[in-house]
Amino acid sequence: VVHPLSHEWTLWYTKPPSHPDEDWSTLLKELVTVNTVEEFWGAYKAVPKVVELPFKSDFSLFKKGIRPEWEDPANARGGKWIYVSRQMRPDIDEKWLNVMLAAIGGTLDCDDEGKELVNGIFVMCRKGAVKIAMWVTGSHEATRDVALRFKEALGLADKPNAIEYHVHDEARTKSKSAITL
Ligand code: M7G
Repeated sequence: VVHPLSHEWTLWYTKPPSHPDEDWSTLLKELVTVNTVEEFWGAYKAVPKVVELPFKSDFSLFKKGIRPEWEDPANARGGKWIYVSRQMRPDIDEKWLNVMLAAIGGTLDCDDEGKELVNGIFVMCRKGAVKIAMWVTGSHEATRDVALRFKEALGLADKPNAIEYHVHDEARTKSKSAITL
């Protein structure tokens, strides 16, 4: 018996740049597309844990057909909700797994009218911080409900100001947005 997912999801890896000017397009690698719960677990077991990742690397899990890039038309006019963990805690793997399960299980997605708002999720390993992000289509107001479910998946439902919203255009120019939830 296999358990189909309501969407196919593609797992991507961003490798750390080997020199500072290395182009993003050479860093981003498509790993595998999963169609069932069983395929998801197979992929999960085959890749390293977050705590084992090198600095400046990412995993991302996106709906099939959407690249984990600002440039993808599906990500235009969108943004991300981001959680930053300043310490490399062992529970980061559990948080990432719970966010992935919420994504593929469809619990993150959908507003009251059933409109899909989540394109994908990222875990980013950086010097001094691990970040988990949810990429959404729409403003922070339009994605408030999915952001609350994202907080719940992270185990942070009761923590004020645990996640922050950034529009992708702002990310490119590195300006700061102060929307927190
Ligand atoms: P980041 O991964 O958003 O996180 O950006 P960080 O700033 O916390 O490290 C790191 C760098 O990766 C950016 O400055 C870009 O050079 C590159 N990069 C990241 N993303 C998600 C994209 C993308 O979607 N498109 C392009 N062209 N570059 C990206």
